[in-house]
Amino acid sequence: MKVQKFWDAGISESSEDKIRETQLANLKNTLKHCYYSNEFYKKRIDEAGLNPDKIKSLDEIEKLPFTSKDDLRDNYPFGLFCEPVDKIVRVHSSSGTTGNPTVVGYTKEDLEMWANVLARIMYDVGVRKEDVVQISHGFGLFTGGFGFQCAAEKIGSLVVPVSGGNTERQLKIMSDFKSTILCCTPSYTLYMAEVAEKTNIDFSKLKLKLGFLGAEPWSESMRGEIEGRLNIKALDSYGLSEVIGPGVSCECLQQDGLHINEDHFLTEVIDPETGKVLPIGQKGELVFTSLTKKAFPVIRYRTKDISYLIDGKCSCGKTFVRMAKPMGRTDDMLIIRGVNVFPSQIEEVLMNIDDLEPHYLIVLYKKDYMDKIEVWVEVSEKIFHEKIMDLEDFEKSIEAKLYSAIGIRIKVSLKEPKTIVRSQGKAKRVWDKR
Ligand code: DLL
Repeated sequence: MKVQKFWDAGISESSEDKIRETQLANLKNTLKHCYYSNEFYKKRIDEAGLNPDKIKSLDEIEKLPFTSKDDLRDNYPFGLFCEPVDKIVRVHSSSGTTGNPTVVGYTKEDLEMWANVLARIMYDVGVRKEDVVQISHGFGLFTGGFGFQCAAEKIGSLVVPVSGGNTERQLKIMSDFKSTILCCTPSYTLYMAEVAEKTNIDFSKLKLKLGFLGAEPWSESMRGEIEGRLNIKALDSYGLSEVIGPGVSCECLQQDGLHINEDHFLTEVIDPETGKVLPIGQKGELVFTSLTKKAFPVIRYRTKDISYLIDGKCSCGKTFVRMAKPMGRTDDMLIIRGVNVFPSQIEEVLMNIDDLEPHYLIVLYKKDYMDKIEVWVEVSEKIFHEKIMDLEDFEKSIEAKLYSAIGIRIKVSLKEPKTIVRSQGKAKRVWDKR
């Protein structure tokens, strides 16, 4: 019997020509929609000398300027909406540590599209109506909770919208309700693992099998740690509120890059310094244009996330282009004595060292007017109690490993187990004291 594929799943396995054709048709609609409904976009499109009724190729997008978070803030709260407020049925917002937060709106159709694209991703990797989907992302203005909720409901799974926090209760629910799928941040899964160990919950006896983990950068080594401790397959799931929320891209079971939902999101990778569009395979900043959104379309939105597009077909059969696991954000990139370092690179090194716990904090400070970097990382209980005399040597050996991988001297300070603050949402990896 032919397996019933999810919604318009067909397109995700179409030829490249078919995908580009769909993108072009959708881009034309989006540009017209923006032009005729919003003064900001009308001005931008006019200034670029584009006629939205005469777009002939996808490359023409390059004539348009980028949209930045500042544009969103300048038009706070609803200035970039392209539908009247009475057609908007929901808003979400990103927290924003400085200035106005960014507010994004959805029409009924947008919510339907969002649920469909994320459901398609989930269905493709095996989520079915028999599954119990525990959503441990925050519900509220953050897109994580509601995004997965609507998608899992589309599939018909049993949804457990437990939200973040109260970890012992999370674990009890996971065990009692027999959750099979977990949606949350990778850092929070590790905290769950820790609490489970403390309360004698054995993940190998639970029904949990698959995690959609995202909303923050995490390294391959962190994946190994999570898969081992939770006894699940952990898939990277990426998205941002400005583009839709979770559902922009996700890994398939090959775990070799995140397939971008190309029929809805057009991707470019640019040099963050010059804005030049980079060829496939080159690392740079991801830029997205939404192709089907109505309330809050974005044109060439600069994400600040660093990744690259992966060439070639995936063995899963999907033809949607893949993006590499995001390394981090340009604004989280540390520039230490002229060397660019992402926290995820430090994480990769630490996670490969035995007797370190996956809990660390990068501390930046000034000494004698010089920028200094130090990494605090927890050691295992075993090392802390049994080999306390060797800690200094251990620090030195970690410093050497960091130096050989990253090329700068980073001071390492080993910490007692369970002393670094745990995250129940997006982890804060850097403490900048400068
Ligand atoms: O974090 C949406 C989301 C929710 C994605 C749940 C996945 C799961 P924002 O709060 O707007 O939206 O934050 C978006 O988070 O620009 C990235 O810097 C970062 N981010 C999101 N997913 C990943 C990921 C949600 N898989 C910002 N890897 C983005 C690395 C990620 N960074």
